Amino acid sequence: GIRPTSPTGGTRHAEVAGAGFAGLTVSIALARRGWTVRLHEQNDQVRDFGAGILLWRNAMLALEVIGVAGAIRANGVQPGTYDTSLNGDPVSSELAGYPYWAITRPKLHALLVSAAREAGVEIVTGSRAVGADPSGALLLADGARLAADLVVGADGAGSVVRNSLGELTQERKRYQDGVCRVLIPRPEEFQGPEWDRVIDFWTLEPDPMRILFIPTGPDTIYLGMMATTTNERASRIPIDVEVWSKRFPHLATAVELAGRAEGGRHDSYQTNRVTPWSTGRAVLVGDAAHAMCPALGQGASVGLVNAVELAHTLDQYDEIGEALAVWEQRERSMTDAAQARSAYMAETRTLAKGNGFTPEVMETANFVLSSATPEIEA
Ligand code: 5PR
Repeated sequence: GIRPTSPTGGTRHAEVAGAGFAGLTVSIALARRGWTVRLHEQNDQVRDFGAGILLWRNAMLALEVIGVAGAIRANGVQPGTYDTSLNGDPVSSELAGYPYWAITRPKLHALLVSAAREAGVEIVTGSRAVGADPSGALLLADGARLAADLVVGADGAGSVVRNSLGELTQERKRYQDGVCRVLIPRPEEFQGPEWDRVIDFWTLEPDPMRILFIPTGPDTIYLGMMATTTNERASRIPIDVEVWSKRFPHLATAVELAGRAEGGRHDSYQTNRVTPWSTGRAVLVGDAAHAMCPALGQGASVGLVNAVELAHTLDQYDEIGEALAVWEQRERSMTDAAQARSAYMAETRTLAKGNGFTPEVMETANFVLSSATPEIEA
């Protein structure tokens, strides 16, 4: 296609705020299309502090486009099935053969960082963004004003870049559930390929408590431990071993390990719908644009898709504003639907009944990317 140049005549330049999954992905995708990219991370190190993550078919296609999918397959686990159990009794087994992957967040992050470096992205640590100027500049805490053809806010659910842009409206909603997420060493009793599956252990009485069991490699298991935030003991980090093992006696070994895990975190469920996603030359990607409930494990996947699609669409149009409008048009309804469905699943706890991955729910995971070539789709 056409490779448009900057209004100043040279290579197009992007300044990106936030070296999380979405910020790294959009940076890699732009750099691989010939842009110069500077990526700012406010922390002194580029690393991820989280536990594990699911990458659905949509995310794997996006990662294929930027050349990272092979490394995910080499370092992650393809779960055989997604099994649901209620009060210890099996309810359903779904997604056999479906192409989705589980990996630790630190590993995914490290793979994206090395791909970014390989693509020529300049990563600056200890660099805190405080806002964006839609005419084309990223504003930093140290007073710097960095001019760019495109300014990207990829600074997460609490996005400061987004909040600096008064033209964008936000609809926020908080929910009653929260989740403790920890990574544990994989114990003997869960070794072997028969345990390479996702198991969603639900209990609903007297209040909902759930353990989502996701193997992320030969040595690690990701546990998502959900409870209502009013259940204060079940919402604590470090994990309260007594309260969790009483509810899940058959998972006592895993719960013990969770109690000793370092680096776990608790997050409460929330949605933030932002409209539009861009103004002038400033654009949002990832949780800054569309934070969603984790109930379908689609938050990061949708962020990666939209980041890769953004770079692709910018390549198709001479004018940045036109490209941003077309991009949002392509991604908006899929993203809105993902936010609405995961909020519904969280509010109704529909997944506890089993057979939750209906064709309608799977629309997000099956989204066809404009940037995925027929070879990639195959
Ligand atoms: N799916 C995934 C997940 O991490 C969580 C949920 C569902 C992959 C929690 O973090 O329902 O809360 C959920």
